[in-house]
Amino acid sequence: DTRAMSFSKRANLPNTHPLAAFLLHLIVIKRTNLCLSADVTTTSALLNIAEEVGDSICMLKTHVDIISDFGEKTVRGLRDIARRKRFLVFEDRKFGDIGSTVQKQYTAGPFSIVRWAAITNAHIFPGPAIVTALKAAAADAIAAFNRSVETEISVGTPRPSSDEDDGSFDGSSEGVSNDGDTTKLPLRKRSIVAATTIESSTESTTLERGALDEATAQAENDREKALEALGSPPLARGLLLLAEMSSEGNLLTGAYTQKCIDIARDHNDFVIGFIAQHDLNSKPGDNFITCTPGISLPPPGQEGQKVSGDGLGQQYNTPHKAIVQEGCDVVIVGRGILSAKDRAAEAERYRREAWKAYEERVGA
Ligand code: S5P
Repeated sequence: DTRAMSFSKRANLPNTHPLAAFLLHLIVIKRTNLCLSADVTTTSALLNIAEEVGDSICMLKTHVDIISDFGEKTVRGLRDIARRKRFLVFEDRKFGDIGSTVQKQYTAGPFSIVRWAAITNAHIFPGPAIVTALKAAAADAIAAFNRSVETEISVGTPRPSSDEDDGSFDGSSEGVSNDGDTTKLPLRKRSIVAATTIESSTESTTLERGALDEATAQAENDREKALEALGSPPLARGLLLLAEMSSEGNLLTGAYTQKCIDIARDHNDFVIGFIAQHDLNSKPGDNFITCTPGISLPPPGQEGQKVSGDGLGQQYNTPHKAIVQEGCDVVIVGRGILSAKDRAAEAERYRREAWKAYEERVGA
C-alpha cells in the first residue's frame, strides 16, 4: 500500500522510473510535495516567480502557450533557476491527438517541449497510442542527443563545464536532432552517464540508489549535502496521465479513469503518475505519483473558512483533504500562491501544510 509508505521507500521500489525516483528523493530532501502552477503570461513574470518560490517547491508547472514572449530566454532562464533551486519542470500541455500529431507537438514547433520539460501530461481519450507515440518521441530525442554527444566526444571538443548536467537538452531553437553542430550541445558529462543508464538500467540504477538512500538519510542533518549527493536529474522524460479533473462536471470518471490506470500500468516505463483527485494505486506493483490540482487554503487567520471555486468551474480542496483523505502525493497550486502579496511566504505556508499532511498520512 503506497499510501502508508514513505516517499523514500517508494523511490526504491523495483521498477520505479528513474525520473520518479529522482522526484521522490528530491521531495524528501527538500521536504516539499508542492508544485507551483506558474500560470503567468510573460517570461520575466515566469522567471521572477520561479526565483521567488523555487526553494519551496519540488516541481514547477508551466503553460508555455500563454507566455507572450516565449523563446530562448524562457528556456535558459527557467533551466538555470531549476538547476540552482532544485525543482523539475512540468509542461502542462495536456496532449490529446493522434500519435503522429502529438509527436510533432512534443518535439517541434516554437516550444520543442521535449527539450526542456522533464515531465508533461496527456489525455487518454485518443486511445493508448498517444502514450506510445510520446514515449517513442522522447526516446528518439534522447538517443539523438546522446549520439550527437558521442560524435562530440570522438571529435574531442570539450564543452564549457558551466553548461552541463541538468537533464535538459540545449537551449537552442534547433531542436534535439543532430545537425552536426556540436557547439550547440551542452550537458556533455550528464549524457554520458545517461547513455549508460539507458542501456544498462538495472545495474546503474542499483548503484545510484545506494548513494541516494544515503542522501535522503542525510537530508535531516544537511540538506545541501543531500542535494549534492542526489545530483542532477536523469536525462529521462516522464508522462502524467489525466485520470481525473478538478473542474465541475468533467467527464473523467468511472470507466474512463479505470482505462487510464490500465494504460498507465502497460507503460509504467514512461508514465510516472496521474493528474487525479485521489490516489489510484490499487494493485501490487502500482507506484504512480498522484499530482493534484484544485488546491487552495483559506487566507491566514481565516482557517475555518471554506475554499470553494473560481466562478469558472474550478473546484478547490485543501492540501490536508487531498493528501490525508484522498491519498494524493503532490499538490499543485496556482492562484493560491500567485495572487498572494508575499508569494514566497505563501508558498512556504502551502509547503508546510502539504508536508505536514504527508507526515500525518505516513505516520512520520
Ligand atoms: O484537473 C485539472 C488539471 C489541471 S493540470 N485541474 C486544473 O486546474 N489543472 C491545472 O492546474 C490548470 O490548468 C491550472 O494551470 C492549475 C490550477 O490553477 P489554480 O490557479 O486553480 O490553482
